Amino acid sequence: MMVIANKEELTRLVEETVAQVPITDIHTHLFTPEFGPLLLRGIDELLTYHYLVAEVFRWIEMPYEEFWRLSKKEQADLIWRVLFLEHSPVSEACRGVLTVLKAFGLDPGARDLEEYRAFFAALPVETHVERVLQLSGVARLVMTNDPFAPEERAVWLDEYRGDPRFCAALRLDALLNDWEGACRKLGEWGYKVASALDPAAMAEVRRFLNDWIKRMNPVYLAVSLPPDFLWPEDSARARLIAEAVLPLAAEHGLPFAMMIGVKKLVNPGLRLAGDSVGKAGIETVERLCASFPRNKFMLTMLSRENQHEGCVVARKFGNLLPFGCWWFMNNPSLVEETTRMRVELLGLSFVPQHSDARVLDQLIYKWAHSRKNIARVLSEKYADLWETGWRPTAEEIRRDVAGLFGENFWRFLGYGGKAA
Ligand code: HDL
Ligand code: ZN
Repeated sequence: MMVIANKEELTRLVEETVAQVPITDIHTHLFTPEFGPLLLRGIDELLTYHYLVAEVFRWIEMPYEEFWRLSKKEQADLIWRVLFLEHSPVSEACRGVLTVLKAFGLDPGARDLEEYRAFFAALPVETHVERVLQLSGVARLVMTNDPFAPEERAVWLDEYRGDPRFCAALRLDALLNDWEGACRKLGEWGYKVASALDPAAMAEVRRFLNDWIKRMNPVYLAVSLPPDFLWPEDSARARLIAEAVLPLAAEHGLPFAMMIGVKKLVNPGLRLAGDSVGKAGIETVERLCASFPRNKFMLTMLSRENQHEGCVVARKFGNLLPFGCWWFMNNPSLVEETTRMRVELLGLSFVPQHSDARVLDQLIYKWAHSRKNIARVLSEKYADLWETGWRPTAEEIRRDVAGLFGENFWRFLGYGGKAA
């Protein structure tokens, strides 16, 4: 058992352990190369990430449709000029692009966009995937898989082979947040559903879910939800959750991941960059966890104001796993604040982060930045322990860190801490 000699050694060990721990990234928008163009990668995709689209429109007065008519390269050139050259790239999303370039051994100080383009253009996709997984330290990741997305659906229906490092998550926004649209689609696919959701139609929704659980073998079911999400409620969404999603999730032992607080398209002209945030009512989470004790729930909330309530509700329900600093929460100041709050209220029984990466290369920066922020909080908390006379061992720190960055998730899924 390795005894740690002093607080300085303790801090060094925590930082080293966090820097090296293999990660399970439990929420991304990445795909295996089998999904073709759905897997976004390279410098132009990094520069046109919707976070940077929102930020560039704070400086330019171009009509939205004129921007969208530009080619991907032209959009990237514009964003590079405005957000990197005309203004220092200090935002988290801008800094992330530079972290990626540096990790690949390129020189951000050269500011040579054409050189960066040539580098990425020379990377075959399989090589690119291996390099990014190796540089980011991500061992396994979870995709976001939508059976209602035509281009994705086609791949699943065409003998998808998969990659064991890329797990599936069955995403249900189209079913739960647009039942009328989903009802039409399900009807086209041969499910005998009706808008009124009578018992026969609800049974067909369960058959649809079963079909896709068997096809995708997801590690969890997920949905993003608005701030005014309510359950119970006299709505198709509330009935679908209670009578189809949760029974199937319980039957298959799958968590239901609720991502709450997104206000879709408050500025439609920005398209994917047009969503905003609102504070949700934690009572709905309390009622669901209490009403469905056999179900497992995962929870991430988009509003900073919901984070404390999210920790407290997790103290009330062991079948709830809080995870990640989602989207507008994924900034160093809020990652540290949220992780500190979670450690103080939950100990180590949570998942501190996911990347939400949309572009393959983002795994590198999102995890490099988060590892530093989370290590800073853990070092502080272990140092507080040290002050009491408690002496954590190196093995205990490795155990704790492995839990936070993956094993807590796999244990919650019922795999006993090790990945499936
Ligand atoms: O709903 C989600 O999963 C969100 O993460 C959205 O995809 C959002 O556009 C996003 O990429 N956030 O980081
Ligand atoms: Zn996401």
